[in-house]
Amino acid sequence: LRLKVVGEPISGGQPKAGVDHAPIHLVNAGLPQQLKEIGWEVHFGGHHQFEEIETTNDPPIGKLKRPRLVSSVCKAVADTVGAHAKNGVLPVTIGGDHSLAMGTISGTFSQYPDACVIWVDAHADINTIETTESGNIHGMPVSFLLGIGTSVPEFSWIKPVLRPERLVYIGLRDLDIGEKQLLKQHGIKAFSMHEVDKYGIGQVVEKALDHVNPGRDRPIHLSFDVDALDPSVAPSTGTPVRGGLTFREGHYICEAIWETGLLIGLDIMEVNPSLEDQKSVEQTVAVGCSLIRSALGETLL
Ligand code: DIR
Ligand code: MN
Ligand code: MN
Ligand code: MN
Repeated sequence: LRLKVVGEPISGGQPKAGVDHAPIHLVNAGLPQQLKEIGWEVHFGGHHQFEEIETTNDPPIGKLKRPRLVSSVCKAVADTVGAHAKNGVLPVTIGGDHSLAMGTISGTFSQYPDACVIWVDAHADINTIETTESGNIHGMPVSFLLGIGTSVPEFSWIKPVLRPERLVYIGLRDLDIGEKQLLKQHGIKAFSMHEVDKYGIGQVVEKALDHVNPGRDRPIHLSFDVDALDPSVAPSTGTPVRGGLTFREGHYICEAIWETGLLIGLDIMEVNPSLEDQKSVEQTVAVGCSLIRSALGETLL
């Protein structure tokens, strides 16, 4: 049982400063030690350092903001995560904003091409260069991984590794019009908060796995945006949306995926320790740590 905690201090995929400080906060809160206590051999190689690309050298491409910075960081992340996967080490990536998933999923799929993705989020993060309203790339990583929308040369290193039927969402409740169309057009399965209310989280996870992983034999990459949780549970995040997952629903998803024995990649994204008061920050950082522990085998009994 070996894992590598990868701290990715990047905020260029969205406009609010501070999300780049999350990895330091989770590590300082004791995450590596907590994972050792549940039996893991933990390697923490420090926080990833990136080449800075000045804003003046990185003008928008179409609406896309900070495209060269985000692309170069994600490419480095893909190499790092891919190397860990290749060495049989489970990559646990702490963001940073969710644009990073272009890197983490490219990395794990380089080693596990038949894997599936469970994307837990209030948002679908599937905007293309055509549909994005904000131009924030953290709202777009899924489209790059699927290879939909007009391709952007700066991101041409991203292979369309993800097939629509190998992706499932849980927790959605804030989609742009264009995103709703894309989900329909590509037949992508999603369990919004409506389905969580209707079926309960146990059934939702079961149905989600039945969709992407009917034989329970495909590797699973779990990409968890903490804004999937209700803002009362995870207040310190850049784009909170009311009506989200409870503390237990969020942890249940992680526990149930661990129980499959198929987890090969884990992302915890969008904790922003610069938002809200000190108590909210501590609460959100602690939730980030406990979601990771639940996804890595911590049990209640
Ligand atoms: C919105 C918000 N759909 C966008 N996305 C967010 O900017 O594309 N993703 N907040 O996490
Ligand atoms: Mn800080
Ligand atoms: Mn989100
Ligand atoms: Mn997200």
